[in-house]
Amino acid sequence: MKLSLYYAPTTCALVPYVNLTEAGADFDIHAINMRKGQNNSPEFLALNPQHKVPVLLIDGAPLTENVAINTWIARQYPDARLFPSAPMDEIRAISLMGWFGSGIHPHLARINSPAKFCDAPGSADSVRAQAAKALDENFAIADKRLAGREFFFDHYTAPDVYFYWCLRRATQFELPVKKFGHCMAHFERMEQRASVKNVLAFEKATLDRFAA
Ligand SMILES: N[C@@H](CCC(=O)N[C@@H](CS)C(=O)NCC(=O)O)C(=O)O
Repeated sequence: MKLSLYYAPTTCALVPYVNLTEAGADFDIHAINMRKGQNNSPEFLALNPQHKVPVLLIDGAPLTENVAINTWIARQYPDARLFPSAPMDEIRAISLMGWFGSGIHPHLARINSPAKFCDAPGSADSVRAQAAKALDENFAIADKRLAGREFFFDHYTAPDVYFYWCLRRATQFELPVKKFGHCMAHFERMEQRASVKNVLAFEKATLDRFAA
């Protein structure tokens, strides 16, 4: 089986990159330069007309959306235990990814590009403030979920890196997340994983290549 991941630095394509690595999958990477609009090229739009990464090509067939891609990876590589073993916990892991994808990620997008959500002059600060408030509420909920635990389940599973990516973006946007001690401990634990160190090194090399 041939796997190709369409990825862009700093984006949520980090999530399947890490899970494919955790699974020991053989895959290649197509790094997209979003600043140059490569996600709007005819070649990329043929794979994903929604002009978004990640896209996972499985034997040439594109699969989009983090929830689906990471569910596919977890089911394709069961030995990697990227889902918890109890069937209902597997559903809960998918539920967590749905929360991160639809309940947290869109607020991060508002912080990053407020004008895409409201283009009224002078509205950017208000869009960002509303998004920051929603993020605060969501991170507080996650903080309670992570109290006294290393990961969302009893070992590392696919949603852990999705949450890591959300918190990483919040940190990069300088949101006040340090107060969420359990989230921050999870974040630091994630950064100790070889798969995460590997993607961060790849991200840096890609950003350097794009800047050259
Ligand atoms: N719901 C999608 C969201 C993907 C997404 O928003 N990707 C962003 C990067 S984090 C993107 O490619 N944005 C480019 C654009 O919208 O043009 C998923 O979970 O995969």
